Amino acid sequence: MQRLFSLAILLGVASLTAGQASNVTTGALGDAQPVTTNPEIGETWVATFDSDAVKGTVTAVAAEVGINYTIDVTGLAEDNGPYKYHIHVSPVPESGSCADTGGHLDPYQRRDTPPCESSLPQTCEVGDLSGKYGLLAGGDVKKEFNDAYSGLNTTEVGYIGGRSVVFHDGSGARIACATLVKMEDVCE
Ligand SMILES: *[C@@H]1O[C@H](CO)[C@@H](O)[C@H](O)[C@H]1NC(C)=O
Ligand SMILES: *[C@@H]1O[C@H](CO)[C@@H](O)[C@H](O)[C@H]1NC(C)=O
Ligand SMILES: *[C@@H]1O[C@H](CO)[C@@H](O)[C@H](O)[C@H]1NC(C)=O
Ligand SMILES: [Cu+2]
Repeated sequence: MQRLFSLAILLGVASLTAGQASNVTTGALGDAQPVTTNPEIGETWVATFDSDAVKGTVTAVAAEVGINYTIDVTGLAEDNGPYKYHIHVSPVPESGSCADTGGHLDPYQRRDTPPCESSLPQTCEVGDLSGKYGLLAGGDVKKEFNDAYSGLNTTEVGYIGGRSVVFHDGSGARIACATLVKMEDVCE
């Protein structure tokens, strides 16, 4: 009897601790789910930047789980950061206006305030890549990371094909944007 009672206390303490650990804002629809259904591992989409603000590419490659991103850019002014970078829902329109790329890819309805907890990436907006993988200081940037929650299966949330990558400066202004374009197979 006493042993059962101690067990109950232990369980109570454990759930309290779990409750505190989960005091982190997550999506209204819950935590983001890993994408494990990419149709073709290695499928590659590229956003190409060629403006005064930034030059280079953000490459997205379908992985076993999620997307492997590579940011390879130059030109971000070192005194205007730190820079954020996101997947926004819409492609860049013909006008080139970054204002018209819509909001962040956010299928779980997390929104970007309060800022997300990078150690718990599943609680972040899917498109909030800098929130999950770190701001950029500027200068020459080469950065690689896997994001489990982005994908290239058109029927799943988290689909990034044809959406845009947007860089924001330290003030939050959208300083550059480019649409993710599929690279066709060049073999055979
Ligand atoms: C839980 O998070 C809310 C919102 O961020 C905060 O106001 C509150 O103080 C936190 N509670 C604890 C116990 O950390
Ligand atoms: C895309 O995801 C759906 C739902 O999870 C799955 O049924 C389908 O097989 C996937 N598509 C491909 C090409 O793997
Ligand atoms: C994705 O990145 C992981 C970790 O670096 C690597 O093991 C894997 O081979 C990569 N997948 C693709 C398709 O590039
Ligand atoms: Cu953004």
